[in-house]
Amino acid sequence: MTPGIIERYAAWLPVTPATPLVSLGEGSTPLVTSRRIGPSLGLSRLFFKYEGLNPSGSFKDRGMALAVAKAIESGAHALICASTGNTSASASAYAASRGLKALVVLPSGGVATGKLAQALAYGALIVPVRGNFDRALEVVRALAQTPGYAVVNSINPFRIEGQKTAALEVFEQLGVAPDRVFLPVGNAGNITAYWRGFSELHEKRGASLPRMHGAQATGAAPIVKGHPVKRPRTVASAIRIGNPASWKTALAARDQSHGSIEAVTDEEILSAQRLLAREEGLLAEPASGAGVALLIRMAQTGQLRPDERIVCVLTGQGLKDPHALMRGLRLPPAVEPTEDAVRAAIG
Ligand code: AN7
Repeated sequence: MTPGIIERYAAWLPVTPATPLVSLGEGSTPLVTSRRIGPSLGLSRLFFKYEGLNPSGSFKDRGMALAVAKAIESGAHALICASTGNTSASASAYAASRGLKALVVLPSGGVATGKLAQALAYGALIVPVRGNFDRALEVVRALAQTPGYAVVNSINPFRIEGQKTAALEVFEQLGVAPDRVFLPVGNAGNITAYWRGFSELHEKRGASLPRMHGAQATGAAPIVKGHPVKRPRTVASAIRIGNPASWKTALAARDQSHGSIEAVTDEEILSAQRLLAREEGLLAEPASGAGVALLIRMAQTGQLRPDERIVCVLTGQGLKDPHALMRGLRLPPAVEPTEDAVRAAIG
């Protein structure tokens, strides 16, 4: 059986003999060498950490495995979360695997189709609210004290602990720490977790520290602007968040690593998403395109050295949001099933 992150990284995690080895086989995701985007930008060591290949299709599964294990250890019988989609899909999957209830509070109309379908299929109880993610998270915080409930948003410290294993894995795969890491920033748990992972590698293994570069969407860029955004807007629904829970630790990651958190436009996001698919064969969701968009901009403005080891985290699977994927694409009309008709269609 493929060991999950709790088994593989027990020595790095707050686990006890009583912690169940909750796993759907998360982690062990590929680090793919860029064959076209990197070289076209003059970068010889660009890699994509393809986190969309986790069991529920996003990076959330790492932290969820540990959060659910600790929830079970503490006697909880229900998981609750607010989500722009991926956290709810992940929580629902792990709840199903352990016979727990999953309650997911979602921004109505704000979650990509594939993620909704996942939560429904895994058997979660879905409560759409007429408000954005930030309001949904406020509601979940208010419900947090209900006996038997475990909140599995990244305000749960075990989510961050489990998530930091992505940094440990990148270190194993590269043999060294990268020089820079690019990733999208929504609620800011992931950038917090990568920075913790690399910082622990620095302390315990003498690894060097990467610069952390976070990308927010222009219409949902509270950290870049320095104040919460009341009505966050972006095509990348996963990161449509106006008041990130891990704001302070994201700033610490940025500043301690001498990195940056910057805004990219929806056009840059979709263009990067398409480029990943067409030039690399990697399908990622729009939010994941944000990190790549920032990388492209920094390369084009001469801010990166050609031989730097750069890791771009592709946080979610592209199939989750078929609507975004199909933007600007067109399925050709059907033709007769004959050689002539197909030749004519090929042109
Ligand atoms: C694909 O599912 O917040 O900065 O509720 O799904 O750690 O929040 C998802 C976030 C990036 C941002 N990429 O990560 C949720 C949720 C994808 C995501 C992010 C999310 P954080």
